[in-house]
Amino acid sequence: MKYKHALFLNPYIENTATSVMGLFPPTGLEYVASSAKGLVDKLTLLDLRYETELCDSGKLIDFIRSQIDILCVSVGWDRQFEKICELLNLLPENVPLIVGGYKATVEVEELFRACPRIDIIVRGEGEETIKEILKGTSRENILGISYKGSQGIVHNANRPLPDVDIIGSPDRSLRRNKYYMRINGIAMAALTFDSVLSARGCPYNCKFCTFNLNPLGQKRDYAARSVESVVTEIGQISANTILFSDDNFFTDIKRSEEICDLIIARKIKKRFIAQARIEIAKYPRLLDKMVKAGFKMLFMGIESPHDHILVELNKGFNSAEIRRCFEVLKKYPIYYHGYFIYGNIGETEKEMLYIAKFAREISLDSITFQKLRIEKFSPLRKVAENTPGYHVTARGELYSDTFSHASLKKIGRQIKFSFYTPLQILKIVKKFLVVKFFTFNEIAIFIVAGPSLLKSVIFREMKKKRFGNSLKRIFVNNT
Ligand code: B12
Ligand code: SF4
Repeated sequence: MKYKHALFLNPYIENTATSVMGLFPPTGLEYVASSAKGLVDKLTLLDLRYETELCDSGKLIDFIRSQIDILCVSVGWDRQFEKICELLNLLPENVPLIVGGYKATVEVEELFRACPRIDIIVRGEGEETIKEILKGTSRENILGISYKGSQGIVHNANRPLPDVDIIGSPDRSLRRNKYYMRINGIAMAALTFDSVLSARGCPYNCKFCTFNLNPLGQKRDYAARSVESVVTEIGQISANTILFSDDNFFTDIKRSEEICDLIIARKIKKRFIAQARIEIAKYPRLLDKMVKAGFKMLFMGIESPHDHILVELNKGFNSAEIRRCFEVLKKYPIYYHGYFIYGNIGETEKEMLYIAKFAREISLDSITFQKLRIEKFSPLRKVAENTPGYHVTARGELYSDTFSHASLKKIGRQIKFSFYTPLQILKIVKKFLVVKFFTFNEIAIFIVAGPSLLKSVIFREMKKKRFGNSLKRIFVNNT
């Protein structure tokens, strides 16, 4: 074997003791690590979110220096980008550093610039590419990688994508930790999480979601695994809550029904969470089966209440359709979380603030909203550049002469506080009970953890100066 001990590293560190960001395993990294089995003597998978010692960079570097001879890191998100680059640049020079992931693929050149330590960036799906790297194939002959050559960065041709059914499921025995909920530092070890990727790709073309437009990226057309393989994988999972990581689990309605049927037939008792589009409301038989199979929560990309923005984003539905769909969806005992994008080109402040009201009108249980980001290959870049007064930063953040970053942030906070009123929080609690998301024992743990959770939320908001310094003094004096 060329390498003795490979480290597969998820470099994200979550500071908060209550974090949804820590609930799910790093799916892409696990797929790649699993496909590397048998090609190195030893393989270690580290998720820094759960490593109490090795999340210290000094200790991590010592560990790498003493034990590791090839390092494979996943850079999948925009968040913590600078911090991760800093860490990568500190890593021992003599250990080859391979990086892959969504963010690394979208910004190959930027990443090489920010992290001169990186030897190879694996673009797009990495299962096959990592095998060749570990076997020691020379760089010029490995499809789907970029590396620094003598004349600058070399981008080898894209790698043809393998059939989804030949990609093995992640080997969960590689994990050093379980994924569970933590509330204010208290481990809710009974609430365990996992994710299953039942299909790759998406047939829609929303303009802010641009992986398929990246000449170095290569997003697949929708490709689904067999129903049998998906349900067998679910049956082997010990966690009680499973997220389907597909872009949209319900792209093929017939297949989604078959998965529900098989879950019911095999008497698998789990809670399922999935990402969905609103069109699912048109299929009541599927919705009935989903409820029976244990689907408790759907993450739905709504994006905007305004038709001109939905058209601009090429979302494929309008606000009247959103309302019609939610008239149906709200009859089912399912928790609905909506994603919105604000700060779009041409959007007024009044329109942005309407998100909170709209979300309540259509009966969404909770929402998250993000400022529009214009990724490198987004067709929205041209629109922004051609619209007087709009600007895009090097990091893809959109702002305008009317709405600076600061004012957009302020509007974001207004949307948040106008949606998350105390009444809405109560409604959320009620909805969790209605959909029977938690068991009786889990609810009991929440009741015990409740006061400390509330305190941590208040502190977090105070930190953001939400309540001002005076309230902070009062609260601190009384505790
Ligand atoms: C499931 C999912 C989630 C889950 C998280 C699940 C998890 N396991 O952590 C949930 C619902 C919680 C979520 C939340 C969010 N998400 Co999300 N999510 C996804 C989604 C749909 C699938 C991710 C996935 O599992 N893919 C499948 C795996 C197999 O693919 P992969 O991770 O890319 O890995 C492959 C390659 O990249 C490569 N690879 C990866 N790592 C490595 C490492 C090495 C060494 C090598 C060689 C190769 C390699 O090989 C892997 C296997 O082929 C993606 C879209 C997509 N299709 O990727 C969006 C996506 C990643 N999410 C996105 C966003 C914006 C968010 C949110 C910020 C949304 C919000 N408004 O709150 C949050 C933030 C969460 C966070 N952690 O910061 C964006 C990311 C954009 C960006 N540049 O940051 C995406 C791309 C969607 C989009 N088009 O906008 N998300
Ligand atoms: S439906 Fe979702 S995953 Fe598909 S293109 Fe639109 S935003 Fe992207």
